[in-house]
Amino acid sequence: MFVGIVILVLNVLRSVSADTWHRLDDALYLVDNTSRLNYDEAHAYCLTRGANLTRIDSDKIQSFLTTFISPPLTTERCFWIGCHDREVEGQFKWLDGTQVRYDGWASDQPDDGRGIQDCACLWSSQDPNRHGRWDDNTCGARLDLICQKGVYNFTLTSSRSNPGSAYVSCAVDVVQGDQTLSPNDVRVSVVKNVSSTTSIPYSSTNVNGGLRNNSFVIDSIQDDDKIFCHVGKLARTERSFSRVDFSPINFYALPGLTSGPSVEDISSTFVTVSWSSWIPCLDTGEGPVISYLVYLQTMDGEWVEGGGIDLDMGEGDLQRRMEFVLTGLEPGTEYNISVSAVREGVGGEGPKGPLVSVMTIESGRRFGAFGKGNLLWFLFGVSLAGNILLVVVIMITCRRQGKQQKKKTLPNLTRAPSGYDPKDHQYEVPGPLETGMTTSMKVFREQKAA
Ligand SMILES: [Ca+2]
Ligand SMILES: [Ca+2]
Repeated sequence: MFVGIVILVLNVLRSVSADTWHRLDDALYLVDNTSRLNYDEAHAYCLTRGANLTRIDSDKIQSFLTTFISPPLTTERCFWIGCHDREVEGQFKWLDGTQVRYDGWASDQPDDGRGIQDCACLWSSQDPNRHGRWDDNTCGARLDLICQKGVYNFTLTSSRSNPGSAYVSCAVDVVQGDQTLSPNDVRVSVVKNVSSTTSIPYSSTNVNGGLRNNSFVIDSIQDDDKIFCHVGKLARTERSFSRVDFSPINFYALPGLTSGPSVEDISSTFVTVSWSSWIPCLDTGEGPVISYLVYLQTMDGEWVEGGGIDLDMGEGDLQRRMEFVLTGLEPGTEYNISVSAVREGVGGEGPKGPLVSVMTIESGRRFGAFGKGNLLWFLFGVSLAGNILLVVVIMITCRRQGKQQKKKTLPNLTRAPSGYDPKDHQYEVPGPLETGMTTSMKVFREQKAA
């Protein structure tokens, strides 16, 4: 009998030697009966090994784990697993927050014994009703534990993108024991909501540095969609150890113009509009803006793209005025016109900016063919020519009046006294200068006259 017990003990100890991981399907398990930890310590113990206290989702896993704690010792042992009802009494959850659906409980459990049992463990017991079944226990009890982690190490990358699409890639060690991953083994799926999960075909694949690396383009992605990578057929989404979730995609904010276009010119069939280019800080969203699209809408119609401008320069192009001519319009028709800014990348068009309303000129009107803008230029030209003519007339008139004034005043020049010496300060104070004369001219004339 004593020998038998020793053999049993050796069996158990051999089967749960430290840091020996056992594989079942897409997961690895570590059964530890030497550490003797409370629930939180056991949880931390698994986390430091890149794992978690185990989920048990199926009879297959429960049976598999039971083989490592069999045959039972005469003294019962219970192994912490990853479910508890610490948040809401009676509602057991796995440590990743998902609901416990599989029922692995012993027949009289969970019983919340003495009102303080919130943490679950798996029995190794000589009681066949308990062996390989769960019990809720006191979380502070020092027990054995079972860790679990996924087989695959995932390396995820994702890039910023415009809203609506995502570009991600997922890499996994191409060799896993005796398994070599094919391109179709590394997959990305999107959870649209709890009940709808879609697997995305890879857009490119390669093996580099021992990793199978697949890239994916995901269309129609929304802010609250969850993207994850897994190996093989679509994993059950609650099996968090067998997949890895991408961080939420950091979408660019699309550029928006805060002011609308202004009308520069109107005819019966075209309208010229201009607007201030998209400017970071002043306008909304993120650049670089690579083009603008101009839209027009009749009063009872839909918005139609009227054309656009592609830029050579990006967001550094500050304070520039954009101009666009919308052609082929109906005469005498009212239109709304709006402009949107487009940033680089697929789906980069921002919302339409504020609109401006215009009415094209009715054909047959006096300046219909001439164009209101051209008429304005014509009037401006006429006005400019008139002003120039007026200036010329004024100059000629002034010059004539100046000549008559000179003729009239020349005989009245003051004659200097005889024996005039320019150095003699007793000479007569000179009169005021005439128009167009300098002091030296006046002195010369006075000397000549003397
Ligand atoms: Ca409880
Ligand atoms: Ca219990």
